[in-house]
Amino acid sequence: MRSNHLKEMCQKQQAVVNGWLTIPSSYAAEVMGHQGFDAVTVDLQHGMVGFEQAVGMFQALSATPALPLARVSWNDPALVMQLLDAGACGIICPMISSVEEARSFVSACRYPPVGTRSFGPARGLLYGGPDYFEHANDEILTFAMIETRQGLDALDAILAVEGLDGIFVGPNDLSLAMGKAPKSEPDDPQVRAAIAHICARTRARGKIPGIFCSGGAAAARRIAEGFLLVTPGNDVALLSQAARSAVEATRGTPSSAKPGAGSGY
Ligand code: 3PY
Ligand code: MG
Repeated sequence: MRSNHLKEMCQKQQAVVNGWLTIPSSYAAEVMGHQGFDAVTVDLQHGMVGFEQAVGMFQALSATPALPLARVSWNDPALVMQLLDAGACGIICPMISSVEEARSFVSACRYPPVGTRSFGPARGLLYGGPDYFEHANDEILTFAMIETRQGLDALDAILAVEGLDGIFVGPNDLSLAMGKAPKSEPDDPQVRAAIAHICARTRARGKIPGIFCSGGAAAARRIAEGFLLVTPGNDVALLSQAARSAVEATRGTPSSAKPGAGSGY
């Protein structure tokens, strides 16, 4: 099976830079996959992407050096298994709030006897290779998102779940869960402390701490803090920032861009 270089990078303490796709386009996926990212995540939760479009985006990513990951819309074993069959090399699962939810998520990603994944790795075989079955349980990465109050409280127990490879922090939802306004770069001291705590506990357990960031500079700061998988904004944020600055450079005046049109969350 195609080796999962993300695992090797994290073992060597090299941070994974992960692109993030919300635009349902195989062309956009192909372009992003060629920009130097180690991995690119197709977001089926908040992106405008459905399963059929995700398949095309994985196919496009197959032609690039970036490893395809997916964020599922929910902790739904059927969707997790379908995306793995479609060739995702790892799954990021939102809103994991308990050990039971974490166990159920990991189980959906692992073939028996370890887990409950059903057999039929259609594109897994094509993209991963003919020995996909023999290696999938070791190579597929599982990330539980910690972004609820309950998830934060159960962090240590969730980290102890066998087969869970890492934690991915959703700073917007985590802020909301702590009674603050949603921000991908939180300035609230309590939220910042919670993020530092998640990173430290995850590292202490030998697992991969990941986080969504507002952009490249923020992602570099997260790496300096100890995160090993960072997402420097999503495709919409990157596209709109580049478009806005091109308009500004052309006119030589500040852009009249619609407020909120470029955050991409
Ligand atoms: C969050 O910030 O809550 C996320 O899920 C990032 O996409
Ligand atoms: Mg979230």
